[in-house]
Amino acid sequence: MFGLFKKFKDGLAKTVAAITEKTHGLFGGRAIDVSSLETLEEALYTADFGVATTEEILVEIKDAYKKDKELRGQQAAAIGATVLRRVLAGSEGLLGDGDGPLGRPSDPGAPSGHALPRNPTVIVMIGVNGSGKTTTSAKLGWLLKQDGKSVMLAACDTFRAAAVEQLKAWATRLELPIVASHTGADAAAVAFDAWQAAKARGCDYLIVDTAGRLHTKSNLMEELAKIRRVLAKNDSTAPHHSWLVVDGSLGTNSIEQARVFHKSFGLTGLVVTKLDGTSRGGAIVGIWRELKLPIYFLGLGEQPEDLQPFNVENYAKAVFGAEA
Ligand SMILES: Nc1nc2c(ncn2[C@@H]2O[C@H](COP(=O)(O)OP(=O)(O)O)[C@@H](O)[C@H]2O)c(=O)[nH]1
Ligand SMILES: [Mg+2]
Repeated sequence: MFGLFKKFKDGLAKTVAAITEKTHGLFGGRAIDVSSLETLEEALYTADFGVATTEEILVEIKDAYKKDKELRGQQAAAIGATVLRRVLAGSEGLLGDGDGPLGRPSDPGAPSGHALPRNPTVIVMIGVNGSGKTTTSAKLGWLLKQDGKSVMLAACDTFRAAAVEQLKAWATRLELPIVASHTGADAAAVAFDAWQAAKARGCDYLIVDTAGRLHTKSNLMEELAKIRRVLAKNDSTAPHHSWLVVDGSLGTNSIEQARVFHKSFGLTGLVVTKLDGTSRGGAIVGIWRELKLPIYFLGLGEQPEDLQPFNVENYAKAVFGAEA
């Protein structure tokens, strides 16, 4: 859907460019030699694929090169893509019941007109300031709406003055319903009201934006715990998803951040943003290897349609220079 592969390719263009520039267009098709293997290794490190994955890719390409001295760059790229597919197996987070990237309609089994009102699926966005929580909340709301789902936004970052206005502006632009209060309001109370509103409207999803918090800010940590308790009071199974929104341009540094949040909150998945602005897009692989937390979405730009369901095949193909 939405021309996925092209989105990945465009969004990861800086990462791809960093690799192709360093390897002087190796994947364009010329023959492999010892020096091109060295530059490839360097390029993969630069793109933040990490030691383990870079070594795995190099070992397999070298093996193939030993067997076939005529090995071409394109074949080496195909080997790299195969390693990525293998390493990233199981890393795709699937929202919904798994039928397509965003799942099925909310109540497929119920006879029409007799469907019991369901509780909304609740997604809480967590992360440090500036990681992309607010924009991701809005973009995800839009994506789900395109997929035929009904969505409610909850502006639970009541900590910073501009935060509520920012999400409200997105909600207006994307025509999404929102529950918001004033700066300084009790974030958990907003979450409670938003859940009630989502339930009353029969919304499929409630997306909860929260304040940026560092693990050292214990009051903010406590606030998030309170948001969760309040949601669970409405529906003991909520929140269904607690995602860390992490800035992909931090590269492997994001792993440590994710570890700290995971320890405090028990994350259920990740959204990796700003991959369009970095040449370090290989970091996703290290994040998955280290944390084994499913990656639900990638932020590949600032427009609503730039939030894309994570897809291993498209990622592997984009990174290793596939043409289509
Ligand atoms: N290029 C790019 N910018 C992004 C992406 N996601 C978020 N941003 C920008 O990052 C900045 C911080 O985002 P915001 O959602 O306010 O972060 P928050 O503090 O976690 O809520 C904003 O200027 C966003 O437009 C992305 O995927 N790509
Ligand atoms: Mg925000």
